[in-house]
Amino acid sequence: MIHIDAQPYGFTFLPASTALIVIDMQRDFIEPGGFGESLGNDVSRLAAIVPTVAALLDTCRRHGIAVIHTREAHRPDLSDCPPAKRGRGDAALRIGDTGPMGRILVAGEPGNDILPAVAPLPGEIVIDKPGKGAFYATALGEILRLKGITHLLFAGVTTEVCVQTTMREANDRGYDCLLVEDATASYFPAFKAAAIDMIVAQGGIVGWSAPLAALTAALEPSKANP
Ligand code: C5J
Repeated sequence: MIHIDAQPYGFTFLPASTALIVIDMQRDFIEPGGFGESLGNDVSRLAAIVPTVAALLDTCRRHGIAVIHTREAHRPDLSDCPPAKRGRGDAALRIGDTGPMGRILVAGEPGNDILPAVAPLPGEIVIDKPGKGAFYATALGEILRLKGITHLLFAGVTTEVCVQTTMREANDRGYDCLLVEDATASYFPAFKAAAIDMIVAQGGIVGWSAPLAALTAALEPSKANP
């Protein structure tokens, strides 16, 4: 058993029955010209976590923790995009419109790709999801069940939207979930802080939170600072 110092108290897991879920580390959210910027956001806040997510991926891969990536992605005919989602807000470019990185949030377009620095390795599962939560209208639940996964680590963007929604879906399905807090980001720092507070409040009503260093110290105690 591995034990991590976490909020609101220690998180205990077995690597063989744990998966890391990396949410939506896509050019559409993190690079200029994509969906995130079209909504008026400063995307540099999200780009800042890329090295931490890359280090987290490396640590999990070396310790036999399964890695699953998600992408927020719609079919080219937008048949899986509710009109209410496409019409929401005052975006310069809406889902399906053509921007500098191809059609916004459409599967197969350059902007829909995961950033090369945190790209899936051959054999890692990639879930395309039409919603904010990764369980809705995807095979994620069945995939985790077949792999015998009971514990989930979370990273990616954005903390209070797709990460928190998926973590809540997972919590309701009986998974013990830990957010790797410096491997997630929001366009709004106050929303990231509030999401973490909500997750760990009331004895971990949604789950646990810890920095990457706590996970690394637990998995690699010989490398931890005295
Ligand atoms: C958003 C996401 N924020 N991946 N998507 O629309 O959080």
